[in-house]
Amino acid sequence: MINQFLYAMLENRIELIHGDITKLSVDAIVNAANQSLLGGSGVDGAIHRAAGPRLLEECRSIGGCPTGEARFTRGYNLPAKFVIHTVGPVYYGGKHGEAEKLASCYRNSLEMAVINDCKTIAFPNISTGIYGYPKEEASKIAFSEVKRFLGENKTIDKVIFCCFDAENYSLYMHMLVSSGKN
Ligand code: AR6
Repeated sequence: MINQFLYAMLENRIELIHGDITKLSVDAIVNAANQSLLGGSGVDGAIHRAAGPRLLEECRSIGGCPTGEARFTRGYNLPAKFVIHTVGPVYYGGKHGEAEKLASCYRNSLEMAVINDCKTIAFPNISTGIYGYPKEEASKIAFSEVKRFLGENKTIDKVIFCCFDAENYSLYMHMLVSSGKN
């Protein structure tokens, strides 16, 4: 982990980390997957590499996942107990329901965490790599969905935004700091 920042609002239940999500010892990490759930590059590739081949086996048995929804598996060789696989939207300019689909990735992943009794959950910046979602817009959607969910649901102890790239980390940092001032 390179940097860490605790958001003082919502009882310190939001944390920002600059680092690799596959290294986090949390109940569940979220994977930015594709509809096949059979692996890929980016964070998806990193998660499958670190979890080992049994993750792919379990994913194969699920049979895919539509955009905006989420599926649950074990974490195998990962330090995280479970993986929540969600499929973010490919960004086609913003007029194709991308924002709503990205928001539902966060909502459905959090619902999945609650159903499976996960108290700590880490998100990557879904869709902001290969799927091309503009990082600042995506960060606002992620933050507002997580904030709303934590406000309504008290069973989750901590949500970590795990930013791999410095640009996302800096965007989230500014967003959290300025939101804390309001
Ligand atoms: N830990 C945390 N975040 C990471 C890591 C990591 N180890 N590696 C990359 N990121 P992407 P997408 C960040 O491309 O845009 C796959 O092939 C990265 O900096 O992984 O949703 C899937 O199979 C970026 O900000 O996912 C799909 O086909 C963020 O993760 C497609 O890519 C998301 O980038 C999904 O594209």
